[in-house]
Amino acid sequence: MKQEIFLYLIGTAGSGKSTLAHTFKQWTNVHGIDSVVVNLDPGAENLPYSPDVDIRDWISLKEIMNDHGLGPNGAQVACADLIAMNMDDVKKSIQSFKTDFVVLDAPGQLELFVFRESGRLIMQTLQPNRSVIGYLIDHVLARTPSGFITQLLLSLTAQYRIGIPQINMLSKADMFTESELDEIISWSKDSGLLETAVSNQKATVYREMSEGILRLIEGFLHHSSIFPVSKEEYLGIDDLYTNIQFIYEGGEDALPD
Ligand SMILES: Nc1nc2c(ncn2[C@@H]2O[C@H](COP(=O)(O)OP(=O)(O)O)[C@@H](O)[C@H]2O)c(=O)[nH]1
Ligand SMILES: [Mg+2]
Repeated sequence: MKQEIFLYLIGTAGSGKSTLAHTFKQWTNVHGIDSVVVNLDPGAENLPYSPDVDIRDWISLKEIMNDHGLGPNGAQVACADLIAMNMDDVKKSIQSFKTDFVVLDAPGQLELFVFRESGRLIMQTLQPNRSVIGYLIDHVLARTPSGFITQLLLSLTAQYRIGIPQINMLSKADMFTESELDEIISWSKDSGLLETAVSNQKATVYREMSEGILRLIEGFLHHSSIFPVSKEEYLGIDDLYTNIQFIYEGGEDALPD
């Protein structure tokens, strides 16, 4: 049997992780590929899918808040460590499905997963060798050249911290006009175009900073070409799948004939 691939969806709160988890699962169903979705957010309410494995079966944010007199943010931090401690059981539950793809919907707060040791621990316990990060760039934050640069920085920071293959996506692509989308994607492919877009902005200290940051990171950008995804019409889901296959199967397509 093939070993499953673990896809961790991360991004700022509201960037569309849970929705993409649902869309990816639907897409795999349509294409005859087996997948399961794991909810890793103990505080999740109203998920757009029904999780196959759910961290809330082990940990409840509300309970941690009540038991320890913590607010939601403090409780999320406490939960991050508890999640890591429960990973052996979560792993057993995932393995019982004998599936091809495991999509993990990471907790709402990006920093919990990226900056605390628990994120790395979770990945180490579940599957250290066949894991990939799906990083979602929020459409709202990508609209201006400087905003886009901040998103690139955040995505590079995640990659630097976590140290596993990463696929970068522009989320909620249906919210852009075609020309807006073309422009943003062109920035990701050609840093010269992004540089021009930045230099066309009003001259401020912020613009100078954007130019400086861009010079600093442009050497890394060719590793991170970005493609659009959306819950509408499965936009970009085939690209996501192809990128994952490229990383772990050398591009060989696992779609059934
Ligand atoms: N138009 C549009 N809205 C989306 C898309 N993906 C997510 N959303 C909306 O964005 C909001 C946040 O999405 P969610 O998946 O909960 O984000 P999460 O916090 O990263 O898990 C919800 O209202 C979603 O319906 C998309 O592809 N297109
Ligand atoms: Mg979510």
